[in-house]
Amino acid sequence: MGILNVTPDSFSDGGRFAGLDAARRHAEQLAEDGAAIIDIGGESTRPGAADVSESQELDRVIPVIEALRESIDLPISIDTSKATVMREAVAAGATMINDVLALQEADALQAAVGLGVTVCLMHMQGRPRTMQADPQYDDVTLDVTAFLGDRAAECIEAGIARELIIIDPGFGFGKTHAQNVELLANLRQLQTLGLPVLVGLSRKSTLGELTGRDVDDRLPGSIAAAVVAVMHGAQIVRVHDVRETVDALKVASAVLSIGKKK
Ligand code: 9MG
Repeated sequence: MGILNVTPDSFSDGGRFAGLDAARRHAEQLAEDGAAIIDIGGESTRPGAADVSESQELDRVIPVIEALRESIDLPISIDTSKATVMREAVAAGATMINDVLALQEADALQAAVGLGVTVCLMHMQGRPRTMQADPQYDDVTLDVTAFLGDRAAECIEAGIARELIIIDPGFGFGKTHAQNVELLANLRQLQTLGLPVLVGLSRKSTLGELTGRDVDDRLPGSIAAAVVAVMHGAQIVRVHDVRETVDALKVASAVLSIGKKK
């Protein structure tokens, strides 16, 4: 999954793709580099980020989705927590909802039920403005797994088909660096839920903490994280650097496919 942030303040790409032409060119590059899905977001979810109004978010993402529907033959995911943005994005051509709040905002669950598209339910403790203050867990892996299991059950009960649900532990969303590493080490635990797992670690601060690198110098760390995630059972990785990650994952997949034959 290639990331297309159309926010003026994205932490990892400095908002370089906020203009329509720049966004389209970048999405085309992600597609050429081997992305299987393009994830478009108009609200920054980085720690401390301010809220964005519904109309601002719509103004940012809808023209981009409309433009990409014409020029790119890939599924488009809308990264949003707002029901209206979900509905308008799907009407414009998106076929997946990536919700960092796991459809817990007002009307979001009903919107997703009605739209009948794939949904990614992500775990977050707290909210972006304050989530890194002092995250607490009894056991981060078991707590995150329990939350995602409960959310998935609620979504299925509300009418979302099980086959349309993807889960995501939400690296960096209300987790210390140590908790992120522990979660990655124990990622296989999420497979007990029997749902596809999506992981987003690309350029995140835990990689900065581990490597001592600034955000624009975290490519090797991001590739390592994507490979570890896939080796530990992730089916989808959400990344900025698609070409390099796809190459690395071709190597990982070759190794994994031998393991599966035995
Ligand atoms: C929008 N966004 C930022 N980080 C993310 C992550 O780790 N997972 C998902 N699903 N979305 C994310």
